Amino acid sequence: MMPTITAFERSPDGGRGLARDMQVRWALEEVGQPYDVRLVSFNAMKQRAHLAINPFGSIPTYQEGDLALFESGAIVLHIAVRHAGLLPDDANARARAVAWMFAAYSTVEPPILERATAVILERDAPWHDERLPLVDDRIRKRLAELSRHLGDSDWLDGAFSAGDLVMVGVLRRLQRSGLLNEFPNVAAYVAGAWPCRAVARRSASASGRGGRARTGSGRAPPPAA
Ligand code: GTB
Repeated sequence: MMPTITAFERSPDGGRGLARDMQVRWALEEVGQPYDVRLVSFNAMKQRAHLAINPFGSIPTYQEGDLALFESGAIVLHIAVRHAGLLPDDANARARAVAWMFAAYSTVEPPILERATAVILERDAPWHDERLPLVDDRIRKRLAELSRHLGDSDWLDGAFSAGDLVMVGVLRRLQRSGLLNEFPNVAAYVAGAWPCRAVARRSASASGRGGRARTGSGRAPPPAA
């Protein structure tokens, strides 16, 4: 059965693909699973029908037959468990790939989210100019740790996995901050993974020159980075 995911009807990022439906779209593209996208308004997300799927009234959600899921990490993991291509076969390597998914969302992302809040919602606060450098330093600490771990490797742990997919999804939010470029190997890691590898691969084989591809449903192409 073809899954249906939800995404913003009008994304505040103006089409840069920074909302978390992108991790889910990317996972589906990587494994070659066609899907439908249902676009929802901010108002619709708070209505009973959507809250029945996601009690927190947000996107993304994932519906497939009797299964309704929320939380992008859980959805990506579900896709990765069901399909080949996003988790290694070796049990230990598989466990480590899942650890990287958790690391992305619970260790690396928190200061990145703080920065987004500071820049978008707290720009006029009297303490904004003092706070931003403190938040940036917390991000730099995580990027330095990631940089040390990555070294010259293409991916976090051997082959590309769901751990890389979620990590790159998290790091992409820093692309306009200038912080990523302070860590060239981390910037190269993100650039090597995005635009979505599967879409790039498919475009390259279709046109020979890497033109734009459409998503599984053909309804909502992945926004440009
Ligand atoms: N932990 C949940 C998950 O991973 O699925 C978090 C879900 C979440 O925060 N969803 C956001 C949402 O629906 C969209 S992704 N917000 C609306 C609401 O709660 O009412 C976060 C996001 C939003 C906007 C941008 N942007 O404009 O750049 C980037 C990321």
